[in-house]
Amino acid sequence: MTEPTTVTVERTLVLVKPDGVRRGLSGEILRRIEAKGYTLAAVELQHATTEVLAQHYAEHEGKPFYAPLVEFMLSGPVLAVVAEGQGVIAGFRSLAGATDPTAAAPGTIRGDLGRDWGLKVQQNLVHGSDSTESAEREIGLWFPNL
Ligand code: IDP
Repeated sequence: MTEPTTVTVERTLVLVKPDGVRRGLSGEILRRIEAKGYTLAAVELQHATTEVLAQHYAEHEGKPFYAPLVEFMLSGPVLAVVAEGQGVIAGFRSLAGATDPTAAAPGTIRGDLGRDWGLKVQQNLVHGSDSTESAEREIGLWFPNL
């Protein structure tokens, strides 16, 4: 008899950053998440605040790209998304591709659609949580009522 397989369903926080929303790529990015088999648990167009961004990007405070990053994230609305599924945290980061759109592999969101037009900050279309702990923390930040 085979042991029952434990399926751990994870949640991750995805942001379509202001460059993605501005360029009309929100639908394409959601399509890729759904096509991979993940479920959308929450989707909301939001205007980020400096308070939320300070917490969201706390690990980068003090780095040269921190201020331009916050300014960029305030430059227009973002689409905040909670995606659910087995392995979705690593899976979405794999869909997103490398941080630098030039280095990101073809087939990934950043590799196919990203451009290097931010001189001080990578305008790389999406954010995805990098661990279970970050995912729960970030979901609580962007969706306090979820
Ligand atoms: P990630 O978004 O791929 O997880 P992080 O290292 O967490 O990358 O950085 C957060 C964001 O800060 C990146 O998505 C990018 O927009 C920006 N960023 C990171 N490193 C650099 C850099 O060296 N130069 C400019 N912008 C950067």
